[in-house]
Amino acid sequence: MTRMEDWHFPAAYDQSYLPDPLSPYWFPHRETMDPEERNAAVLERLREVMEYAYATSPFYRRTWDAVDLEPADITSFEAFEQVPVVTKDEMRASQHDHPPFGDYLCVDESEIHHIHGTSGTTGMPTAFAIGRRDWQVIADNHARILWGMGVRPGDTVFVAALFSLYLGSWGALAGAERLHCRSLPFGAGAQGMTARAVTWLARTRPKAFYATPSYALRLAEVAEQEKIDPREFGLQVMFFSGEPGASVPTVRRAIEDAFGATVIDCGTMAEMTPFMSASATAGTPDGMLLWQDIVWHEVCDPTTFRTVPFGAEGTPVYTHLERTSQPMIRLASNDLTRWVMEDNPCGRTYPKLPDGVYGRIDDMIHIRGENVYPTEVDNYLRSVEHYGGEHRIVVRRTGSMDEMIVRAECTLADGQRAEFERRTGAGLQSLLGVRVTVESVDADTLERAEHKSRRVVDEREHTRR
Ligand code: 8LH
Repeated sequence: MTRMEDWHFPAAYDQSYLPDPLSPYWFPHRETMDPEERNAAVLERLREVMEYAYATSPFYRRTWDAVDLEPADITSFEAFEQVPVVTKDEMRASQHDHPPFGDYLCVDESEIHHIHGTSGTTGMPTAFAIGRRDWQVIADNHARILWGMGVRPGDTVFVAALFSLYLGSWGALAGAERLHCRSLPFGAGAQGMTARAVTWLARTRPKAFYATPSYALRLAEVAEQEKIDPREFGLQVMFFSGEPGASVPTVRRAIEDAFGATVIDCGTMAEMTPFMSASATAGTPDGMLLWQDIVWHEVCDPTTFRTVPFGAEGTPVYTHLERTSQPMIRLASNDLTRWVMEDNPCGRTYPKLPDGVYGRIDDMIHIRGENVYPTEVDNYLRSVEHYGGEHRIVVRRTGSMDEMIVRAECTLADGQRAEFERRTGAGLQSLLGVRVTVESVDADTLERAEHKSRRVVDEREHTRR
């Protein structure tokens, strides 16, 4: 086996390295090598990461001792699939008992360089502690993936996401800085900021842009209100994470049409930073490639947590290969996706999620025996003429029946909407297999997301969190 570029644990990258400017790859060998050879190296690495975690974390030692498992047992991927998954509840419990970072921190507290966290709107927030060396490695990983998207030193990268506890914006920024880009950490979320983003985008004409997909659509609306065509920003690469959208066909098309840029989907979970380890590339812009030498991505049956074959649907389970602070070993995502292994036009030999991540298992609506993904409703509405760009899905119980109401913005005048409602309801019913009542509301009246969208209002108390 030729030596994989800079492949060791703990990881440390040459901070002065930049690839050959003509190469589409940051690490040509690691990215295009025989996947079987890569898997063999990853298996050894998994054992190494587990040995490290076993030695430095009471959390992992406790969990694995309870099932009689030792890192040395991991001699095959079948053995690795039996490692118990880590759940968010377990992390919360560990942080409750060992505040503030839990007993899976694995580095000395003096090593911590950044602290981030969940917003904590639905319970105790989780704290993410990232070590100084890990932050550099994350920056290297993200720079490498940005390179794969076609971003180059000297390009301006506009980051239009919350700079707060949210790791998305900071992770994108760290990668752009390491890539020697001109970083524009614009942020998002403050009063009047979207209109100011329009001005700054028109003035600075960045090459690359990062946000959530919902926010890009909002920005396009605000630009139009300001009488500026978003194509005038001259953006070439728009990369997104945080929620489904960039792989939802009509959402993706709406962003591409509005801005005239290539849309790239990426993102796993904040805990999994370098979260861009699932990402499309300039040469394979659809879906997301799983950069298996940065994070080991499995797609698993959501009850047994064994991997499903390529072609099948399952839930992503993630393992860090390069983190030493709070390394995640088989973190259960609770998301849904499908994976395939095929030849990628960009030449990278990674598996792919052709439809991205469609949503969270706990966001799926169970109604009258059918499972409805909120993204299916979004995808459909964006193909309907006179749709105003925003909606809510309300599920309620009347008597013994569950009913689904889609409150959709409509650009038609009040008196002309009956046909829109009837046609849209019929279309949704034939797509989803459940009866849907569409109620139209005026365009631009439902609140837009500045971060991640929350469009489902489930009024039944028995099935939801
Ligand atoms: C996604 C996607 C995507 C995330 N397609 N669903 O942005 C990446 C990191 C920083 C992030 O958002 O982390 P956070 O806040 O922990 O949320 C993770 C969840 O967000 C993840 O489990 C998914 O449900 C969703 N998500 N990126 C679809 N590209």
